[in-house]
Amino acid sequence: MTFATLRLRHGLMAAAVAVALVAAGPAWAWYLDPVTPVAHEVRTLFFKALALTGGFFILAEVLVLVAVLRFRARPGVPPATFHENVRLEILWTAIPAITLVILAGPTFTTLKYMETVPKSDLTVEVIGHQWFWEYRYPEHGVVFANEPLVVPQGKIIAADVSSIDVVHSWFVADFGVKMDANPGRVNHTWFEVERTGTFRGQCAELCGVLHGDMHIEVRVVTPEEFDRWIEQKKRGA
Ligand SMILES: [Cu+2]
Repeated sequence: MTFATLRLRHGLMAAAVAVALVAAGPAWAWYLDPVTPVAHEVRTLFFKALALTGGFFILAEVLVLVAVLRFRARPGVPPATFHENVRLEILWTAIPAITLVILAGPTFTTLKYMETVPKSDLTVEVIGHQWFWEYRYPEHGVVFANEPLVVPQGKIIAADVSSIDVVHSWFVADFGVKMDANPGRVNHTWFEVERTGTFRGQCAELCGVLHGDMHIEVRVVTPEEFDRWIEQKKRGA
């Protein structure tokens, strides 16, 4: 293979990756349209992190460019060979370190907020199986699998997440929820969805050959619709 065809091949591959990233739009829908208080918090934290650290990225890239362009060897000019500047190194270690300490504040606040399940209106049990999701409504005696989870809008839902076999992860990006489903242990999370609609997620822990089939669908309906739906389910419909 010649160098030119290799280059073409790499170019095509890069283009394919770029197209795939754009096509993966729904994967970052949470960031355009978060639907729970937690998802809003997560997005705000993301922006804070970006604002605090973005400058360092730009500064570092500019410095690299300046160094490459200014100090390289040119015909008749030897490359610069200076190195080390203790004061500069202390400075550019200390400032980012302080920034991370500052960022730790909102990060721990958000984590605490995600982890503290408020007094809930409804409890659902989410159980991972190889390779499908089972849902239980213990207050209503309703159990089913391989169907969308249905929850009322504007209510606080406590989700108890576990697994009967291997580690799975219940991940619904629009909710800001990604909770590991471990066998022999119950993890607690919560969400309060602001609007009705259908939200999709995916098992986010490689759990075997059909991992990719472990889709999640959550239907958020009005509380009245939910009451009707759960009554129907109780009757075994
Ligand atoms: Cu899984």
